[in-house]
Amino acid sequence: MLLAESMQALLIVDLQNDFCPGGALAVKAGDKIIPVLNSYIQAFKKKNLPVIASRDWHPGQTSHFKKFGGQWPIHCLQNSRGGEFHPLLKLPKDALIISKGAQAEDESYSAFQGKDSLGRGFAALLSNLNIRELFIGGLATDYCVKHSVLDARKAGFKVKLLSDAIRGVDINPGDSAKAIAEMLTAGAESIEFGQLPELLQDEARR
Ligand code: VGL
Repeated sequence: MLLAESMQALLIVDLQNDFCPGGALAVKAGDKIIPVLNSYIQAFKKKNLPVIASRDWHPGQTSHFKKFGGQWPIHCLQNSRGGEFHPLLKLPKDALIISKGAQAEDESYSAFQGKDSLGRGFAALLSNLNIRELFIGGLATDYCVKHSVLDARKAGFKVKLLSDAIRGVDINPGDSAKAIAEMLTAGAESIEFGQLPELLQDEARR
């Protein structure tokens, strides 16, 4: 019997206008990782491996926002320009979109708290696609990237952290470095784009 091999997938976290320079909750130089992410996207597409993009997708009134008792300025509103993916990010047409923070009480820093357009949970989707390993990059290192990576490890996924395709908020100096250390302690492996060819599965071997 031929057993289907488990799959690798790329997860791009929250590469949205509001998290990039000029946005409502801009990460310093957040847009600088876009060309690198585009290279990762191309490499995954070439191997026919899934590309997933998560997005913060908030309603106007949510306890996530300062105005309603939370920590953050209003950002990534559903169907707003700030909530759109950055125009330079070349997401493939068949990219899987995961929306999170869509309910008034949702904090949802992690993609694992998100759902696709049909309301299917992220973990269930990964399991349907037989995905066991996630390559994770995006924004922000010390919030949504960190929580997505830690949840992925908790759920038993192998995780490669894309060290050249993440940027942090660093509200307190050193937050990003601390987040990276936490992710590595949890079992994520840090990689750079140059290592990708030796790490990606060949289509013929799946
Ligand atoms: C994020 C702060 C607030 C993130 C989201 O995407 O990392 N950070 N909401």
